Amino acid sequence: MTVHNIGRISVVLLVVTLIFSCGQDPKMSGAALIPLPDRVSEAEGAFEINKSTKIHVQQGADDMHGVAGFLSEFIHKATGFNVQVVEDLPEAGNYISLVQSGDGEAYTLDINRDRIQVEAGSAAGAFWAVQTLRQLLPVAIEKQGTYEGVSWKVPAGKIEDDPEYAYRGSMLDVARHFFDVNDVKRYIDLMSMYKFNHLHLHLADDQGWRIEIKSWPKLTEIGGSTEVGGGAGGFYTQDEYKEIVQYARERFITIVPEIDMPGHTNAALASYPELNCNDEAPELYTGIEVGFSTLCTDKEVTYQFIDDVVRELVEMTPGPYIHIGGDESHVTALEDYIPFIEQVQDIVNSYDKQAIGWDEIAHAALRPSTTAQYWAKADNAKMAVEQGSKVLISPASKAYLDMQYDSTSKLGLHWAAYIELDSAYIWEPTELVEGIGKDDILGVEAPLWTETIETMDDIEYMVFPRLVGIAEVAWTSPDNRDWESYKARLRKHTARLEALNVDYYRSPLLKDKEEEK
Ligand code: TNX
Repeated sequence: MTVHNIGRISVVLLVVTLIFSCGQDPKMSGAALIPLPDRVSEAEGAFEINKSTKIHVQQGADDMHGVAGFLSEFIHKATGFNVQVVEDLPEAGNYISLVQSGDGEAYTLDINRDRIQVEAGSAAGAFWAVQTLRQLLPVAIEKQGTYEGVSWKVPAGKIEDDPEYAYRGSMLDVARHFFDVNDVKRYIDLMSMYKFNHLHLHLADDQGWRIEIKSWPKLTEIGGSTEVGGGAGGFYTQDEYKEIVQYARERFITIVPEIDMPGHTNAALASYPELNCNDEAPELYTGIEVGFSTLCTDKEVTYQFIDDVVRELVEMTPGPYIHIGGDESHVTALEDYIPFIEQVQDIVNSYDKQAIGWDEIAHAALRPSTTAQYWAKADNAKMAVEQGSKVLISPASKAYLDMQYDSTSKLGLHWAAYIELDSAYIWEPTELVEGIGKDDILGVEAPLWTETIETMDDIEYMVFPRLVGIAEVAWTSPDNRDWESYKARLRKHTARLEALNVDYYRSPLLKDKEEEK
């Protein structure tokens, strides 16, 4: 072989190698990011996580250490690599660095061949950056176990991101059917992937009281003993509730506990006769009617009861909000309802917490820090805003995760609408009620009521993938939102839901993807 030929072969080999390795690099444009970040710019190459990769955090930044620990564990679970967390920047590169700079939940994620640099205004922002990073990695990152032969590459480029709304939430009704701590933790894990930062727990309703209150033990002993359909119900001990709060906190999710009142209180009324105007405890209730119960609003003991409940809740709830319900109090006269809601807000405020209530509370005088949750009546939302309150946006016809997908859905209700994936995505919080704009809106929340939902699989079927779309409504600026773009990303993204064993609804709108397979 001549020297000339050897040269030629090497050139060919080099070109082949280059093509091969370039072809192997993932591209940012190929990643199906949800919720879509503000700005994404692509670059050549990729960063590859391997057994020597380190995570760097600045010294002393305690909550950043929490995020670093989360990321390290997350990578370990799928890859088997023991990714160390270090405080000195590794000189040789091959690190993921988390740095605090800027404001709030905003973050930038800058990726090149040598390193990944996360800059975030807070540990929460860094945590959201980690969620984005997750979606830039191969789908196998969502599986447990060591995957030989996967190259854990992250496409090079830069992402700059910032949420549209500060409050991005979901609600889980653990009163109609009870869900245990492990179910709630799985819900938290799944929510956090989409940058939700509030979990509202509907802890008491006609069918069940789900939180231990030490000063009123029969609430759980009696009121927690059943659920819709007559099952055994259940409740969280205070220790279990604290465990949920802590688990959520490590994922930058604030728990918002709700005690619905003065209506939706049959479980409490059945536990303590003195809370009833006639001093007689009703039977426990396991049906799904609403609007038949009320606390006795003109008894002193009622307010002592509420004060005790709120005090005990506040002691275990670091977040700023206590949700007081206030919906569908059909058997409470308006002249009783109004002073009741006013007094309950004062109780909440006396413990330095802010009240949230369903939109009906706007009939009462709202305290300055109170938020009204818009679910049904635009007029109520307007009344709240006219009083200077903020609104939390949860329109039943768009954001209620218990609404059926279509008339063939076996689970769910349809009193507000059938909500297919497009309907859950194509809406804009600032366009729902005339006169209510961005500045009036605290954020967006998607509630799951559980009259017809009994198991974690049922939850997953109703929630996914609609919650994924609502994440984008809450996080991504309206200028960047587009159904066709979202649908294409969602189709790819379902592979991740599958890797996580999420029992999601296989909508006909996702079908093209199935056909491509
Ligand atoms: C209305 S939404 C309710 C709930 C039900 C739900 C069922 C709201 C504030 N009240 O009590 O569970 O409809 O979709």
